[in-house]
Amino acid sequence: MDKIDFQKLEELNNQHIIKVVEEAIQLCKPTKVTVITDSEEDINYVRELSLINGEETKLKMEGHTIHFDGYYDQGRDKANTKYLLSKDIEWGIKVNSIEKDKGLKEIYSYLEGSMAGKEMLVRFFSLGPTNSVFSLKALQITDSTYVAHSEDLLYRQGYEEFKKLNDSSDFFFFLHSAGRLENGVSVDIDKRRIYIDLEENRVYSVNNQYAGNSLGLKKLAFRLAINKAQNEGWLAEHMFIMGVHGPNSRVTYFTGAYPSACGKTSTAMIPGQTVVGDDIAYLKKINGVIRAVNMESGIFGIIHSVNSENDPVIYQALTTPGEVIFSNVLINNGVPYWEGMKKDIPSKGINFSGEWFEGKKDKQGKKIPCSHNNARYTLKLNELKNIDSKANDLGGVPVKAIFYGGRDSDTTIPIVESLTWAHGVFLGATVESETTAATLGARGVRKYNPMANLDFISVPLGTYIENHLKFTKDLKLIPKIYATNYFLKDETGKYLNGKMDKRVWLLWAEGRVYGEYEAIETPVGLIPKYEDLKKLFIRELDKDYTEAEYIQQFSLRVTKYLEKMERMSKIFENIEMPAAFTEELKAQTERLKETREKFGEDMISPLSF
Ligand code: SPV
Ligand code: MN
Repeated sequence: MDKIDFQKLEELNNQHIIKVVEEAIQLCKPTKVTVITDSEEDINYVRELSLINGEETKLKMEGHTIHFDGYYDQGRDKANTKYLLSKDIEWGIKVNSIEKDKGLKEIYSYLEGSMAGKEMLVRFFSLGPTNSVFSLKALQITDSTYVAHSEDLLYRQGYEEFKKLNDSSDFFFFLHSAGRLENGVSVDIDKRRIYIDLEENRVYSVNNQYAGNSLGLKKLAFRLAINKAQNEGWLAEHMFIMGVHGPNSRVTYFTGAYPSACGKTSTAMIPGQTVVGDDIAYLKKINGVIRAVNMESGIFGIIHSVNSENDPVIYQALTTPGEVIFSNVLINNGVPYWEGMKKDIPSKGINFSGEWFEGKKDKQGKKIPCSHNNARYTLKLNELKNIDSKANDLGGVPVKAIFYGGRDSDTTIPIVESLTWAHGVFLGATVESETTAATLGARGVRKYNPMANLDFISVPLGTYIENHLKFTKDLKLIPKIYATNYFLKDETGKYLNGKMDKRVWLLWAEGRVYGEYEAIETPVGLIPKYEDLKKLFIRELDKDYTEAEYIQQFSLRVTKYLEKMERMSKIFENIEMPAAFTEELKAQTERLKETREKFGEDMISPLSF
């Protein structure tokens, strides 16, 4: 490290930072160490370096670059992401862990000398807006310029923020090495490891580049934050935050949690609304109100099916000048192409499999698509036309409603409002999503995913749910909770709702916040009245919504619901859950049974309640 870089570290006046950087240098043995501050000059240095070392390549459009991850490094490696534990924990859910000393020894052995011949970058970020009660500090050390550059788009600069730490060790620390590279991609995939130390607030990640594995600040910091939030009485959630634009210029803030591929980003991007964040929210109680910030400042979004019809705002950002990193799409003549963009795709080019041509097959004989199903774009939120004016407010935005969404073809109705907060927590904790063609394995298998957070919960499930249940204590304003399902189908397999119908559900929920619509009470919660939806369909979508459609969509599928309750009882049988949760499960099951008895039917029209 040269003098200037060392000085940048010294200016932070923090011996803990010096120590972790020195230890990382001794372990990884980089040829050069560069410390990046918040200055435009330093940030640009990383941008340029990524083009020089080939981790990114310039595209035709000004500001656009392409990065490829290895062919076998296209998604989060769940099996090799583990908690380093010094004692056993009763999680209640399946969580990967490894005995701490053993895990540390293993990952140190992979990190040892991993940066020989490479440059180590030391970067400082703030999770959440700087200067705010939400802000957490994060130190990232990496030898990947793609990682350092991506984090620059996705998070707020934090070098100046770190100065406020004085000599405290209250920061997250992430050490990453892409490991051995060939043609710019990590090759030792069998030695890919991501080990999380909740006691030290540290994560080590090696032999990978895909952002969900490599970027400390994304899902790895999220796991640390869930644990920290638990101890400090706030919530870190896998949620979008959006401004819903109701009548008379009224803006009402919603958050929403959805498992992958269940409509989280597309809800946050519904035309006519504004976006604060699309992936991770921090929620705190401030003066009796739940307020939320986006812990990120950019989007790492799935590019599949982004086109001018489905996602006009994102599509525009991806097809006009501005800073965008594309990953794992097809490049032909400096132009990116992807599946579902609704444009002619060239028959050859370079993609995540190397030289690609139409009809190219993998080792199993399966056709390789032009872009990976999990191919992505990375950009700053302020590249989007629909960014909310309060997206960077220090105090966050007041949360008046929360959505939980799953993917379910035959059971849950399009939208239901919870009877109480505890019932809403129950609805969130029992989200299921069916596997789609996009995931490996059988289709239509229901995966249980509490609060869409199963992959990231870093505390025992019972404690996590308890934290939600007690979150309303001392609140002046309790947000409403809704469960949504955009994927209900008829007997022939046809979706019962159009893609844009969610806009109506959203605006109905917004009106409910102010008591503008009455609702019908059913055993599973409160549902909309036909007349209100009819008006909203005309107002929002200029669409005639028939009573027959309403009845088909909102009929209570009692037997199916009871089957779901049975699945849930099985799941929770052996998990230590808060009493209030167990009661909700019991009460909803009872209500459903009584209703079936009363009506003697499998499917009950909403008009019967
Ligand atoms: C998700 O899978 O929920 C993502 C992408 O947001 S990743 O960074 O892989 O977590
Ligand atoms: Mn996510």
